[in-house]
Amino acid sequence: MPPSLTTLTDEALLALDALTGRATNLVNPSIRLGVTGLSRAGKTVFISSLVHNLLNGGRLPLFEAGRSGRVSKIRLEPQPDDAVPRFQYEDHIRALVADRVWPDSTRAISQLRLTLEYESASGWGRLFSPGKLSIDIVDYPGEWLLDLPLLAQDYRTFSEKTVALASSGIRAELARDWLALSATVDPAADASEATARALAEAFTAYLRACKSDERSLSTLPPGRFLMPGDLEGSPALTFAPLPDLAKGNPARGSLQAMMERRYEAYKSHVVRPFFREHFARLDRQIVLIDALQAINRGAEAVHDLERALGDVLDCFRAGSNSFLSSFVTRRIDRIVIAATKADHLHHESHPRLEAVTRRLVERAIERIGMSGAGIEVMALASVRATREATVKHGGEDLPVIVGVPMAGETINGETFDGERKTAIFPGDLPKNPDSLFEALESAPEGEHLLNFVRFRPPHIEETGGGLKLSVPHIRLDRALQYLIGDRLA
Ligand SMILES: Nc1nc2c(ncn2[C@@H]2O[C@H](COP(=O)(O)OP(=O)(O)OP(=O)(O)O)[C@@H](O)[C@H]2O)c(=O)[nH]1
Ligand SMILES: [Mg+2]
Repeated sequence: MPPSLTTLTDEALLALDALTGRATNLVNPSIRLGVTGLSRAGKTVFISSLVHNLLNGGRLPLFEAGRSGRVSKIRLEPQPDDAVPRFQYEDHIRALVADRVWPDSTRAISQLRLTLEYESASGWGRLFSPGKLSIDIVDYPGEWLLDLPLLAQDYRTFSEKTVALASSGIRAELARDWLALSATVDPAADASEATARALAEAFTAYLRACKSDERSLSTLPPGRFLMPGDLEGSPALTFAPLPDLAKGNPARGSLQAMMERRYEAYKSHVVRPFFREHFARLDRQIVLIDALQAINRGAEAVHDLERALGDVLDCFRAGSNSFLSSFVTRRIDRIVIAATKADHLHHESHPRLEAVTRRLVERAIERIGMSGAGIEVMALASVRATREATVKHGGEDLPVIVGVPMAGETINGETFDGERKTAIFPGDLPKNPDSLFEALESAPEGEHLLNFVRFRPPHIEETGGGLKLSVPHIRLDRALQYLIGDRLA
């Protein structure tokens, strides 16, 4: 008997999907661009600015097809997936350009299709090329990304890893209440909804504390605990890792059995569909990294960022037969790894920011067998909120950045109102990125390497006709050229 659809494996479903995808691709060529990044890395801002610059003739000199005038038309089109909400591009741009506020944290997945009509560069290409390329871009809450590594972990492994991490360094203190509560429960005791809930709540509080601005830690799975979407309160979210699990299978009806079942439900109902419907179908990836925030919080946050990125990049590992890798690595042939928010530093410091970023991901890239080929590392700003200047200080020229700090931001005890412009000497990154990974025992609490404040989105000038110019950026065009330039050749 042929297998019914419901018994088809994930792999088979993906293969089917790839086949139909390929067929429609002949008629209407498209690229699925994954904008990947942990929460607050800058995904939503990146997509908004990229689309705005493309639609409004922004300054994109390194985007070859655009510069040479081969792109004749760019427009938004209805997206291919009817069941996915549309990326609210117009709302995000209105907030950024008219109100000069940043978009909120993303709470659900969304999608946008951008279609370019172009003329191929070569005469040969013009003859055969359809001259049309659609780019499908997906946005989602960054927290969800950290769920991917869970697909390869059973409940026992998840519990061991999570508890070990929670007992180390700065986390031990943040996890104290949750771990103390965990120590009072017996995994072999009868399952109880009240206990499961109390543990899930204490565990979530621990994750939230790790994520807080003062800590800025990155390794925080499961992602829906912090960003539940429509799953809030469901059993699939009412579980927690348990310490010191006895060997062997849990007894039926025990707390451990209940936790295990819910963890598996979380994987199959939440993580797997997200992975299958979004991740496994990507052609190109840009991984955005907020390295500056972690650097400013110190070595522990930097290590944690490295770990989280490593866990995520491992999901692209080539060559192994795991469900995770088999379909992803076959298709993704180009990855841009970009440190975002580079407008917080003077451009003289950008090479160092790139060096730190390379250092953050180099081990993971080696592990997944992609070192050398197909990976581009850069520092960019999707939206440039600052300008550069120099000020004389003690006979020396100091490179500074000028911008409007957001209301409530403070520097040296001075609080800003969100209206006033100020010049800031941001400081510099060390020559050797390794030093950022070494705990500076002597650094006093609260002392930061960089002068780092959040700036308001920039004021965008109007041209004569009352038309707003496009959003200023740093190296958005370089990223764009690397990601899709070859498809417009
Ligand atoms: N100065 C500056 N700030 C930026 C830039 N990109 C992002 N930011 C800041 O980073 C914050 C987060 O950006 P988002 O695009 O919302 O991040 P995200 O990755 O979509 O985050 P989640 O939706 O929570 O996963 C913004 O609110 C801005 O404060 C940039 O290019 N320049
Ligand atoms: Mg977002």
